[in-house]
Amino acid sequence: MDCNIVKNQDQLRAMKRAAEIIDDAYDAVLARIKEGDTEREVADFIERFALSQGASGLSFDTIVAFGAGGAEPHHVPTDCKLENGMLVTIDMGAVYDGYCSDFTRTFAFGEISDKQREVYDVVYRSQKLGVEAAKVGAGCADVDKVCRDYIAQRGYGQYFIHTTGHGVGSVVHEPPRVGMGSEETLEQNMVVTIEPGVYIAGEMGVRIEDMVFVGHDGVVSRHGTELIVINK
Ligand SMILES: [Mn+2]
Repeated sequence: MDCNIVKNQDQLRAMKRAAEIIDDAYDAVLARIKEGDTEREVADFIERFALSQGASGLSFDTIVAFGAGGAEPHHVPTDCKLENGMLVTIDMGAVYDGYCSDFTRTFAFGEISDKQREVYDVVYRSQKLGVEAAKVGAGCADVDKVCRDYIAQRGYGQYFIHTTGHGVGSVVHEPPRVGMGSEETLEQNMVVTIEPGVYIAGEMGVRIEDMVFVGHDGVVSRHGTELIVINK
């Protein structure tokens, strides 16, 4: 089962297209999301959009989480309505030519608090450090440690409750595991996610996820990770 962990050019091309479809879906969501939309409506929109752009399916059920829902890493979309001052987390992926993409952003809807901004900043900087560390030859456990240590240093260590990332390919979760105790090392043309998060139960959550083609420049998505605030 591990024979495709290092991707060939055709596989990388398919994954790039799967990622572009999701980049376009994210643009479409940012342009149309409005107060009163429900998590379920936004998730349905994303799924229809991806299929209309040539995706053969979704990598997994799309996660859309508003406000306190964002504190659950695997939140299932509900009829919760979007309100001013909420953070919105969207985790989504498309399948193209048999290969998956995986992408998460959290953005602000309207006016958010200093604490929400601080938590975003913690995850933003952690994720950037993780992406920089995800180089050929890096130990997966070390990449995880870079993200985790930064979040701990900012005082939120107890709220980062999952591994930093995972391999992606014909299924959305495959080796290597970018987490504590992983003995794997990153190799050229592996594809891994870097997706630290902070989850404060009953209150809020932030996750930022990018796919990295190891040994290539930067991340696969064209979207940056600076905080986006939607006001409308
Ligand atoms: Mn992921």
